[in-house]
Amino acid sequence: MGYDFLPNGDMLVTEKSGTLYRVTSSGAQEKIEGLPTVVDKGQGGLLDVELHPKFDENQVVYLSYSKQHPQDTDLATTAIFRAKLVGNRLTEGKDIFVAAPYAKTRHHYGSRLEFDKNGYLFFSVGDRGNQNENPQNLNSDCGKIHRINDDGSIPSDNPFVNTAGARPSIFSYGHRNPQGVAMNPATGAIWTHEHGPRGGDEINISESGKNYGWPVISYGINYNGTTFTNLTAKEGMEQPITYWVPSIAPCGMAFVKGNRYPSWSGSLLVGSLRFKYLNLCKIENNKSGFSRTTNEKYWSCAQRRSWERWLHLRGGRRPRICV
Ligand SMILES: [Ca+2]
Repeated sequence: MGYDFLPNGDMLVTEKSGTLYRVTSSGAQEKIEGLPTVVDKGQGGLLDVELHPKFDENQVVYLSYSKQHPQDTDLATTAIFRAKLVGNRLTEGKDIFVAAPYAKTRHHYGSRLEFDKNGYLFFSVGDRGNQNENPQNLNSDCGKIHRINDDGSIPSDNPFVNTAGARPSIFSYGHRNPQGVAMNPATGAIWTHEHGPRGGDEINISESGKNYGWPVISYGINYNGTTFTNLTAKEGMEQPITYWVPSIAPCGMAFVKGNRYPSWSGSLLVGSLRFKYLNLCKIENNKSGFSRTTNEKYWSCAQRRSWERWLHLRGGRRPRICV
C-alpha cells in the first residue's frame, strides 16, 4: 500500500486489491472512482500513490500498479498511471509508463513513486524474479530506478538516452526490488532501499547511470542457504550506504521533517515487513557527500498511534514495539 497527503489534510491511500481511498480527518474512508484494473496476485495490485508537486494548480496524481498484458492474461508488469483528481473521481487517466518486458511472475514489481526538487518523477521497478537477465541489462526496465518528466516523456539528460538498445527512462540499474524511494530534503538526492534475498537488504543513493551491482555483488545468499556470488564488491559497482544481515525486509521510507521530532530531524525511517518495526537510520556526514547510517529500532507513542491507524486500515495486527 501507499499513501500521500492532500493539501486539505485528507489522505489518499491505496489498497493492494485495487481500491484507492480518500481518508478524511474524521477517519471516513471514501472510495475514489476511475482507477485502472490491477492484477491483485502475489505482490502485485494497486501499489503507490503520489501527488504532483503542483497538485494545488493541476490536481494531478500518479498511481503505480500491476498491469495485465492486453492479450495474455499470464503476463503482468509495473505501470504508472496519471490522472486528475476531481472530487472523488480520477479523470483523463492514462498509463504514462509500462515496464518492459512483461513477466509471468507475480513478485518484485518495485513501484515506489517520488518527485525530486526539479520536478522529475522517480520510480522503481523490481527484477521480477529474473535476476540473471534483468538488473544488469539496459534493454530491460526491470531491476531499475527510472526518471521521467511529469507527463511521462523522457528527460533529455537521462544517462542512457543515447545508448543503443537501452531503455531511455533508466536512471540507475543493478537493483533487486526497491520498495522505498525518498528524496533527502537536505540534499535533494534520491535515496532508495531494496530487498536483498536472505540478507543483503540495502540503502543506496541513486545516482545517474550508476550500477548498484545486483546480482553480481551482494551481502546476501539464496533463500535456501546456497550462494549465488562470492563477491560483495566490484569495480564499477556501487557499495550500499548501509545493508542489513539478516534481512529486515524494508518497505517504505521517509525522511523525518518538521518540528515534532527534533532529535530525529534529517533521519530516515524505514519500515520492516519482517519484524514489524520502524527502523530509524541516523545519517552522518550527509552534507559532505559521504553518508553513512546507523540503525536503531524505534517507536514513539505518536508514531505508534499513527502506525496503528494504518494497520487498522489494512486489517493488520497490532505492531510490536521496539524502543
Ligand atoms: Ca547493491
